[in-house]
Amino acid sequence: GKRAFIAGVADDNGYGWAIAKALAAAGAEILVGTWVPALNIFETSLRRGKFDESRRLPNGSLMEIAKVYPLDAVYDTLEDVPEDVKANKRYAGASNWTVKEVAESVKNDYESIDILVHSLANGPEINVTSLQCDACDLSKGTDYRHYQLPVSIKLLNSNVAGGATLSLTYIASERTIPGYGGGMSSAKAALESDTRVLAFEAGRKGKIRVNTISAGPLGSRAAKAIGF
Ligand code: ZID
Repeated sequence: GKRAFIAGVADDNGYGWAIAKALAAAGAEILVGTWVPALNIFETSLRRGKFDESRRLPNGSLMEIAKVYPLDAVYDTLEDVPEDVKANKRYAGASNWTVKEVAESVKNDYESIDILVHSLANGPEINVTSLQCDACDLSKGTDYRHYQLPVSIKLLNSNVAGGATLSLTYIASERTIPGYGGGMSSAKAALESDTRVLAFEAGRKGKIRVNTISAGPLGSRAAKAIGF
């Protein structure tokens, strides 16, 4: 069977969870990357059976998650992590959660993966409308853009050969969608551009497919955080 790593699963409401289920139903082994501050509650909820209902697959069995990796895709390596984040109780309790370290951990644990899904969205701190953003703080948009794709590339380099990667995009990349500002529309434009270039490069180098899906609306945590 195939092995899939899905980055961006911290509850059972988002695309990451739904994609994990679809892959599990198709027989894949499931690994997930969970945002560090959300790790505890996600693992506790899993353990206590809070997701059992939504873990159910079409054949009646429950989706198994082989391993949950803490991940903060903002940081490539430990050297990139500011002291206050390192010292933060929620981060200090976990280890090896930068992009490079997660890629290494996955490689150590499983040698390789076949499918990489990038289902990361805005953290709770990014909650700006275009208007607010024009008036003040474009840097938040820049932060957002920063972690749209690097995680994919790193995990891909070290782990996938002849595999497939998938991310989620939105039509606001090419048309103005009121409220989808703060760097989010530009992040999606960059994601789509990177997808095209990576599809070419990775396809030639390793027969790796690189795709992004323009998703329909889903009442996820991220969508609610930006008022969608
Ligand atoms: P989600 O909150 O379930 O997933 C995002 C995950 O990212 C969460 O688990 C976070 O904990 C995690 N995360 C945040 N920051 C970090 C970090 N630094 N490191 C690691 N993990 C982190 O939301 P989702 O399922 O909506 O988002 C998944 C992807 O789908 C994102 O790329 C979205 O942009 C994309 N997407 C979602 C929607 C939607 O409706 N939910 C749409 C299009 C694309 C969309 O907005 N009409 C109107 C709106 C839309 C479509 C059509």
